[in-house]
Amino acid sequence: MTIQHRDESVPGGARQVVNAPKAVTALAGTNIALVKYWGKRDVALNLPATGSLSLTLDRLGTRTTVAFDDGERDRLVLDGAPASDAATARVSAFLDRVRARAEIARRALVTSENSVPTAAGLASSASGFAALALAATRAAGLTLSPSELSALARVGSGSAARSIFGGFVEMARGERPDGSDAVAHAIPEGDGWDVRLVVAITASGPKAIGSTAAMTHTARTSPFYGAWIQRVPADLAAARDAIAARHLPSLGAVAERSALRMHAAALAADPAIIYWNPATLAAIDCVHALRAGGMAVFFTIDAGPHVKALCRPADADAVSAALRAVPGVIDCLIAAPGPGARVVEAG
Ligand code: 2P0
Repeated sequence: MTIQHRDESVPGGARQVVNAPKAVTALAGTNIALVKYWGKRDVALNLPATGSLSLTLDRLGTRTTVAFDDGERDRLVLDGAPASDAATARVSAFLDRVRARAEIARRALVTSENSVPTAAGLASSASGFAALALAATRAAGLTLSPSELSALARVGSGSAARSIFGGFVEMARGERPDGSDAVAHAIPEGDGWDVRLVVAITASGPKAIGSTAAMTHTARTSPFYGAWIQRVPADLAAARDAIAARHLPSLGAVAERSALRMHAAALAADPAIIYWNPATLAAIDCVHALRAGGMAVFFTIDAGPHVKALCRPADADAVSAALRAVPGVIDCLIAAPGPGARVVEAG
């Protein structure tokens, strides 16, 4: 980590970075977990109860610009409109960490655009906090290592720690109380393994219950939570082996059981958390039917009703066409592995 030259003359003793770029724009792709994260061992630091494993995507993500200025408070413009107080407060609390680290006091204008529907269960918080972590630290004059950025992004949103890296990524549970080892890393054996995720959108609008609240509720009330947590390490090992062997059916089998067990734990909470709608089940049926026909295609489902189908590049168009024909499926997007978070403009 390097901190550039600071101006010590700011009133109140706070130190400003004077030669940091005025505005920094970063891009991050969202990621879809193949071994899910669903539970926290520390809520304040956002430390996961288990590791997780994901694929960062190319075409679904967030573009965020951060400029520290003389404004009285932090401002967030999300997809072209001023964000809600709750969303702004979450970003502001995150920026407080960046300011503390850079020893600056200035407020910021944050402009963020998602190419995925915000809070629709398509993991916009993953790409959102990854892009914000990178843009905000650079705009504040900090250059963090990818691992440090991953730990920082994790505090914003657990899944964001994974979007710092491209391709197949593993997030470590970590052991340290301060969370410095609860970071993600790229899985080198997955480098260049070309697969596709076909995203079948089955509803519009935000999800009924946010991930953070849903995880806490699951941990507190679901009799299946302990069993879910206990099985994750074996799924991680199986997923790592499948990636090393580049064996899609093995990876797909892990992805399906991880998603179903996560949802089973949530379904067994009291009251139940049900993210699925009728189209979710119909899309699962469609994936099963394609597989019965000999195609290597496997589903996963996050904290929402959408279904993501993992398949080979050559089968993606056929998977997309089949899913589009499912009643209740509104749209289908085909995504490929994408790069990690990167700065695209600074000046
Ligand atoms: C995942 N999800 O591994 C899991 C599977 C959704 C289902 O990580 O509370 O928004 O901000 O750390 O990262 C979504 O949870 O939760 C998520 P917080 P986050 O992708």
